[in-house]
Amino acid sequence: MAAKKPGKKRNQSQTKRLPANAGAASPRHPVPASSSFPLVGVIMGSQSDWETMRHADETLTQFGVNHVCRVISAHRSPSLASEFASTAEAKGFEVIIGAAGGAAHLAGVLAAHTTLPVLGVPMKSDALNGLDSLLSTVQMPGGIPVGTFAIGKAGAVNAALFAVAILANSRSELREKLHKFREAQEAKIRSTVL
Ligand code: RP5
Repeated sequence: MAAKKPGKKRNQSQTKRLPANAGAASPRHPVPASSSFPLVGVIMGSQSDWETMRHADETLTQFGVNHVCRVISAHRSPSLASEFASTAEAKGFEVIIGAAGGAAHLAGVLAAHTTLPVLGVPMKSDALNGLDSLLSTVQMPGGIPVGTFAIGKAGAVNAALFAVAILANSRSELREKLHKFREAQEAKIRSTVL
């Protein structure tokens, strides 16, 4: 039997070269955090979530990250939720924060329509203090991940900081700001006198 020629295996995905400007941002060509294009979408289920989610807005602003804040409900405006998430990547968004309370399906629904990282923030609810929001945000089925944060203000701040950390992977100026933020935080604790 004739021996098979050791032909070179070609993997299309390895050999195909994408143009340098493919996509809104790549690790080699990241859009600056302060560019006029929003990189983070802060989406909340209701206007009543703003009092909590303004802390995510303020944190992103503090780091100079361009972002948009919008009310989109997974239940009351389902087609808007799907439209936003399914077009977000093409529009240049790199991270989506989804905040909702009660039967909090927003982050999960957004994640179902995009492969961008989706960070979920459970809102404190009147009925169950946010435990309902937490469980309905965190208990996603395998295959559609949502990074879930703490209930309320801490979650809003941390989701924004996590978004900054994701963006900082390809933006040295943001990485530097994150280091300074941590240093300032520690210095404040060290200098606290009771
Ligand atoms: C959720 O229901 C919202 O995210 C909000 O946390 C909660 C209550 O909404 P409202 O009745 O105040 O509009 O969808």
